[in-house]
Amino acid sequence: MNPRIDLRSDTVTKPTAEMRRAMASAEVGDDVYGEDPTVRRLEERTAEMLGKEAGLLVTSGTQGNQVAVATHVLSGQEVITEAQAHIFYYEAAAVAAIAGAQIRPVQGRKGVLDAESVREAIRPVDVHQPKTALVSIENTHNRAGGTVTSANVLRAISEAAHQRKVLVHIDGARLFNAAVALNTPARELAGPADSVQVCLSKGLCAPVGSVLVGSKAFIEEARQWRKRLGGGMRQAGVIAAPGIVALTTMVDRLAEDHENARFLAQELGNLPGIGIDLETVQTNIVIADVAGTGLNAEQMCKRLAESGVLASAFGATLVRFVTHHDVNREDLIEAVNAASKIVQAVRVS
Ligand code: TLP
Repeated sequence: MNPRIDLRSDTVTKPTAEMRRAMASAEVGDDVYGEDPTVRRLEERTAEMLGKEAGLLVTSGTQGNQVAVATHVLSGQEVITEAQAHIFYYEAAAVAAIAGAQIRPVQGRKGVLDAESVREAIRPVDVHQPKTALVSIENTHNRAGGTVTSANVLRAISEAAHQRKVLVHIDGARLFNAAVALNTPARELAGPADSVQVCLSKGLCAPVGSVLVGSKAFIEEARQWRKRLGGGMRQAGVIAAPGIVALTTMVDRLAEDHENARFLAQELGNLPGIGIDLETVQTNIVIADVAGTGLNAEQMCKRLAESGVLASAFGATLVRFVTHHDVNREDLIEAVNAASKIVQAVRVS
């Protein structure tokens, strides 16, 4: 069967009709010369939404994070991240390869760091030890199942960092999911950080791109790092235009994805052998432990795919399902039915 229900990630979302129209009619120029008015509009709009002075369109979330790290951190320094953060786990050791820095992974509670553990992880001044230069906070936290860090916790962590002259970056690939789930304006979540990266191409459905925001001075330096990494794009207005539509029309509807994730988590969690920590289902990600079914994650994903449902293996027995604009409640009911049949078949065999 051709897989029809794609729950591997919200990155699979396609641009909406309005986005495609915006792309076709976008006013463009050479953005490396700073002459693309649509890119400028997107950068200003994102900076304004996040309460920062300036923004920079980058090709991807990974590029946004790495440009931020390279701008903030010198070779030989250290970056604190949560132990399963995307920057540590999924960016091909770019912090080491590009900035020449090392990561200090700190275990959070369900992906959420706290001020005390960050304070403890900041290195003392000591000739033997690297200088801690940056703390990166992932909000929402992908591998923990889309968990959110509240404005209060963000503020406390940032205070602890800033007191020791350590900067703060937010990997906000899904910051708008956090804002919607917490019912807190995104600018309040972004407020305490020195830089924030937000993705346009996840739940917001734009085809490409992320925006990095921060102070004017930071963005000026980040622009050179983007160029160095090959991210200086020319008539990028065709990418920025759907990004503007994404920020304007797609943020509030994320609540629907969150309700769908909760529904999916509850239904899947009722199936024999599937374990789900409902406490972590706060946004659009569901992580199911399929160990009790007798299948491992790869086997479960393969069987689901044969039934028309795509999910991601996220560990030996962990399977990730992500809800988004391009799947509806009926699709999720179908996915649960498919999982139910697989689980029953394994039990009787
Ligand atoms: N995450 C992807 C995969 O890489 C796992 C996904 O499908 O969820 N920060 C966070 C928190 C992310 O989840 C991702 C993408 C990124 C950064 C990187 O974004 P891109 O894929 O645009 O480089």
